[in-house]
Amino acid sequence: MVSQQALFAPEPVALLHDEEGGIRYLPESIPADTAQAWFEAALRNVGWLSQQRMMYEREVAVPRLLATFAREADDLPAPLGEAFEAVRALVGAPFNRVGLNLYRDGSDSVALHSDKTEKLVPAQPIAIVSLGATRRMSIRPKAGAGAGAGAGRIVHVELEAGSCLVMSYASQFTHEHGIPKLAGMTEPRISLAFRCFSG
Ligand SMILES: O=C(O)CCC(=O)C(=O)O
Repeated sequence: MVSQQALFAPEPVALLHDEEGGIRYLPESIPADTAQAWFEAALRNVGWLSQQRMMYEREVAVPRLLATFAREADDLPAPLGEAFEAVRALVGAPFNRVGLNLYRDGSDSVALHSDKTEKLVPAQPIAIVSLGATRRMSIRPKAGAGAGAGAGRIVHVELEAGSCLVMSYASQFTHEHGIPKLAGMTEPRISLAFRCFSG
């Protein structure tokens, strides 16, 4: 018998097509109570770092807090062990690294960028799980990038708690993604960005 939940499970949304699965938004991939428990545990257990970067010859703080862990790390804090297994099973990729972002409020952000591919395993996707407050992601074609369905358009997607955004390795060469600042947002959001590192 099909459960009520399965009947009403929201459908994945294809935001971009390419030969490696493009960019897909999978709403409600993690049950709401689990997503909330992961959010609280990550907020509490992760050693969040504030990083500096150079901008116009001045050191400025990166506008969000960061952390990164290898799957095999001895000091993997909860809920990352459970999250690795769940997202590996959900997406079917051998993720071995997770980068965490904590957006404390709407003045935290990440500028449009594509992920550095030098250390990634080619053809393996990147999966971003959202926890806490909903924030908008913008996805923009790179100048001069080849055609594909959706080429030329900026796409915005509201990343809700429990969702998983899956981006192909190939899309890092054609598109940029970012989380713009959001006036009036006072609630925090955490993203878990799972990647497959080589070596
Ligand atoms: O927080 C997000 O959803 C995006 C994170 C991101 O772009 C990154 O970690 O490279």
